Amino acid sequence: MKIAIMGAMPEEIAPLLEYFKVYETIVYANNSFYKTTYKNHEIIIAYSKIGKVNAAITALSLIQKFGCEQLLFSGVAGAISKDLSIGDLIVATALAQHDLDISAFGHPYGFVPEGSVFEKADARLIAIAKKVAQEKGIKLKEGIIATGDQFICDSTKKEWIAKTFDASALEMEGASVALTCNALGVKFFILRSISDAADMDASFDFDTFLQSSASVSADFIMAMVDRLVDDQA
Ligand code: 4EH
Repeated sequence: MKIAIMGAMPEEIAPLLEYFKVYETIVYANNSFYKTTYKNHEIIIAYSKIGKVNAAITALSLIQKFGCEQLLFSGVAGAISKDLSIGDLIVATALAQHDLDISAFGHPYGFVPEGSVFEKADARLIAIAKKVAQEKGIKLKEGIIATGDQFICDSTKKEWIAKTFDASALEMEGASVALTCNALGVKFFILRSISDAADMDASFDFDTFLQSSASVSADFIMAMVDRLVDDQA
C-alpha cells in the first residue's frame, strides 16, 4: 500500500523526515516529494506550502503522479472549541471552506453548485485513530475543521466561522485536500494539533508553539502508520 503523508509547512513534516531518516527526494510540480520504505510499504511525504491551492496541487500530485492510495495530513491549527488547548489533537470528521462565498446568489457559505459545504473524512481511518488514541491514553477530539486562505487572528472572525460551520478548529489547507481526495476516491485523514486560538494572540502563540504542536501531530501520525501497515500485514 502506498501511503501519502502531507503537511503544509516544512515544520509540519520535519519530524516525519527525521523519523524515517533515509529517503529519496523527487522534485515535481515545483515541490519536493520524499519517498521512503517502511515495513515493506512505500510512503511519500511532502509539504505543500501554505493555502488551499498549494494543498490541492500537492494532494493531486501525491495521488496521480505518485499513486498514493491513502493520504494522512499532519499539521497545526487554530482552536475554536473551548476544550481544545495548545498541543491538543483534533481529527476532522468533515471539512468546509469558510472563505468560499457566493451567498449573494442565495447559496449557503462554503457552497458552490455541484459541490457541498462539507467534505466528509474516511470513517475507518477515524475509527483507527480513536483506537490508537485510546491505547496510548492520548486525548483526541473529533470535529469539523474550517479551511480558508487567511491566518485568523481575530475573535469576531473566529466566532463567525464557529457558528456558520459548527467548526471546532480552523486552518488553511484541510478542506482542499479533502475535496481533492474525495473527487478521486482516495481515503484521507486530517489531523491537527493546536498551535493557537485564532485570536489576537494567535501570531505570537503560533510562532511559539508551531514546532512542538507539529511534533505532537507527527508522532500521532506515526502511530497511525504503524497501525495501518500492521493491519495490512
Ligand atoms: O499553513 C498555515 C499556517 C499559518 S500561515 C495554516 N496553518 C499554519 C494552520 C493554522 C492556522 N490557520 C489559520 C494554525 N493557526 C491558524 C490560524 N488561522 N489562526 C503562516 C504562518 N507562519 C508563517 C507563514 N505562514
